[in-house]
Amino acid sequence: MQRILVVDDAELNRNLLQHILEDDYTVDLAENGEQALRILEENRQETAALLLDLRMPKMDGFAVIMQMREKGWIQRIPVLIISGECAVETENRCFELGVSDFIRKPFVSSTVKNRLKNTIELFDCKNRLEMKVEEQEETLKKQDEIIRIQAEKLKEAKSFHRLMLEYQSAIMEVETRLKSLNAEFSQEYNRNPFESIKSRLKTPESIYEKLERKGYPATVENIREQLMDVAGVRVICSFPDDIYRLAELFTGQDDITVLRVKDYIRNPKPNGYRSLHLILSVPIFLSGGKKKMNVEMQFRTIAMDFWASVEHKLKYKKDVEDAEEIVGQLKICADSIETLDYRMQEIRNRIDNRDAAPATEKNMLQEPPSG
Ligand code: 0O2
Repeated sequence: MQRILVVDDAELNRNLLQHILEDDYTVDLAENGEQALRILEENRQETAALLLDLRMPKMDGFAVIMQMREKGWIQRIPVLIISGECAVETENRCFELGVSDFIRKPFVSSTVKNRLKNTIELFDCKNRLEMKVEEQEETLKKQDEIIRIQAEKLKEAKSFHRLMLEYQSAIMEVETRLKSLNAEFSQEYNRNPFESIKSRLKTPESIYEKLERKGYPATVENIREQLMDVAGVRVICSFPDDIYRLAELFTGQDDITVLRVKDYIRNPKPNGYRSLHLILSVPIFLSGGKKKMNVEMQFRTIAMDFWASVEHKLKYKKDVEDAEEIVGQLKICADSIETLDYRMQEIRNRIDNRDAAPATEKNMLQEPPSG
C-alpha cells in the first residue's frame, strides 16, 4: 500500500483525512512542519503524497515546502495543500513553489480521494518520464564518450600507422643504398661488402614495452622523439674490416647524419656481445616532401650474428638450467669468434695480397660531437 503523509495541526482534520484515506493508503500523521520533515526523512522513498496545512505552529506549510525544495524532494513527492478559502495570491505562490493541487475544507470524501489519486498518478507518470529521459541522457553521454574515445584511438592509430609507414620508407631507403653499394662493389671489385641484410620494424608491443621502461607514455609523439630504434637494419658482413669500410662509405653520404655511435666491437659488452651500432638520421621522400627519420644500423660479422642469435634466445628464455654456466660458455665463444674473425680476415688478405692491419685500428668511426 502507498503511504500518505497528512500534516495538520488540527486533530479533527487529521482524523477526518485518515478516515477517508485509510482503506486505500497507509496514512502517516504529523501535527506540525518539524514532525512532517522527520517522518519524510524516514519514509521518503515510500511516501506517495503529502497533504499539507499552510498555517501551523512551530513550522508552517510554506517552511515545509521550502525545505522540500532545498532537499530536492518536491520534484518526487506531490504536495496537496489542505485549505479553507484562501487568497489568490497565496494560491499562486503555492503553485510557483511547486505545489501540485489544493484540497478544500470541508472535505468531501470522493473529491479528496479523486484529487489525490489523480495527482499521484500524474506525478508517477512525470517521474517515470523524467527517469527515462535521465537514463537516455546517461546512455547518450556514454555513447558520446565511446565515440570520442574511438575517434581518439582512430586518430592515434592513423598517425601511428603513418609513422610506421615513414619508418618503413626509411628502412627501404637504407636497403636501397646498401644494395647499390653492393652492386657497385660486385661489378667493380668482384666482391661484396656484406653478406646479407636483415631489417625489422619494431613491433607495437616492443615499442610500448620500451617506452614504459623509459618512463614515457605511449604516444605517437614519444615514439618519434624518444625511440631511436623503431626502424632497424642489420648488416651482416664477412670480415671485421668490411664492417668499418661499409659504415664509413654509408655514413659518408652527404644527406646521412650520424647521431650516435656505439662500437661494441671496439668495446665489447661484458657478455661478449660485439657489433657496431649507428643511429642515423636518414632522409625519406614522400608526397609531402623530404623528411628525416632515425634508423638504427647494426653491423656485425656472420660469426658475431650467429653468436648474438644464440645469446638472444638465452635472454628471452626463462628457467634455463645452468644459465650462469651457459653465460660463461657464451663469453668464451664470443672471444673465440673474435680471434676466428680476424684470422679469417688475415687469410683473406693473404689470398688477396692485402695489407693485414686490422681494420678496427684503421677506420674508426667517431662519436658525433654532442650538441
Ligand atoms: P630488439 O628486439 O632487437 O629491438 P637505448 O636504445 O640506447 O636506450 P639499447 O636498446 O639497449 O638502449 O641500445 P643498444 O645497447 O644499442 O642495443 C640495441 C640492440 O642491440 C638491442 O635491441 C639488441 O638487438 C642488440 N643488443 C644489444 N646488446 C645485446 C646483447 O647483449 N645480446 C644480443 N643478442 N643483442 C644485443 P633491443 O631493443 O634489446 O631488442
